[in-house]
Amino acid sequence: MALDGDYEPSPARWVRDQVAAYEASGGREANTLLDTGMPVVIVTTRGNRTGKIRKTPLMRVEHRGEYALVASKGGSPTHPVWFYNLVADPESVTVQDGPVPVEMVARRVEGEEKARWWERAVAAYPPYAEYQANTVRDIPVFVAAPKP
Ligand code: F42
Repeated sequence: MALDGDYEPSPARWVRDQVAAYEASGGREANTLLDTGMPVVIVTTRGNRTGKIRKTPLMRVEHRGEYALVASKGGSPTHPVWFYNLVADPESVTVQDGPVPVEMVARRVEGEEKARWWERAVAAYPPYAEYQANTVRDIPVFVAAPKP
């Protein structure tokens, strides 16, 4: 099931195009980061100021039905905006990994739990390690789990 509300596509063209193509094909197309062959998922959050629905492709870091959401933003010095959306409303999130979005609850992980997920994240997408090395920011990781 998807979140209700007005969808506001990303101002970044490559991002909104990827979301549109992924959704139109039920995840059969536009399911990797550019031409890297590395899989992505589509994550929906609620804008913490506008209340609008926001859709963000992220790398697919899956373990036993849960997903790490890595707020790397390419190693930028600032958090992505979707990070603040999840902090404000961690129960309004869906993850689409295939034909349908699944309602989930997100929690920020720290300490040993974060370290385990970080290992999985870097295994799925090795550039995360470079992003962390190149920023003073401690890159946040959320784990999204399906709602019971
Ligand atoms: N980004 C990552 O951080 N991690 C990844 O693993 C990742 C993988 C990835 C794979 C494919 C791909 O196409 C993109 C990928 N990205 C990845 C980039 C990712 O999709 C985002 O573009 C990036 O993380 C930046 O996120 P952002 O939320 O900062 O996006 C900006 C450009 C954006 O959309 N801003 C909106 C805008 O209109 O400027 C705001 C959206 C929003 O939620 N607004 C809030 C609201 O209330 O509506 C306001 C919130 C506030 O606090 O201002």
